[in-house]
Amino acid sequence: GATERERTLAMIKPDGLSGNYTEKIKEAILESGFDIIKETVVRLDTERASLFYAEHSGRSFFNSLVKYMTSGPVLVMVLERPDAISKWRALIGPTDARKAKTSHPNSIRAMCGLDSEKNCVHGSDSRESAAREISFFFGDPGSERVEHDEL
Ligand code: DGI
Repeated sequence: GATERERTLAMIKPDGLSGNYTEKIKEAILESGFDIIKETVVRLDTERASLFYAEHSGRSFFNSLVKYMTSGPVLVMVLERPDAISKWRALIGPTDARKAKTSHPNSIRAMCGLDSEKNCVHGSDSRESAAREISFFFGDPGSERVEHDEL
């Protein structure tokens, strides 16, 4: 039902971390009723970034996207609340941060994004991608290793 808690993967991309937006983004997350269940800072290499965005491998912007995603560390988090996937997508705003600034001025991408590539944050877009992306960074939820990452 509507009160069932759900988990999603959130990421602060390299420009968000280097631009010191982390605290503001975390404030917005907590004010919006999410719990931060897990978090870790990682540096993606070309192979890992390409794997994360594999569904875009045929796109003209793919190489540029991978270069951006490997340009510095990222902060990945597992967020939890009822309807977490769509609520987090709504909070970050549209993919193109320029559009976010005009049509969704209170969104996170309006606050810290630049354009349709350097858009500061990521959010899973479905239950399937949330499950895939959470295990991509945190491993099998049943595994012992994950226990050590629990906050
Ligand atoms: O789920 P989103 O991040 O909102 O958007 P998406 O899944 O369509 O695209 C994934 C990422 O790929 C997006 O965050 C930034 C990049 N991207 C998407 N569309 C474009 C793009 N990069 C460029 N340069 N141009 C695009 O049109």
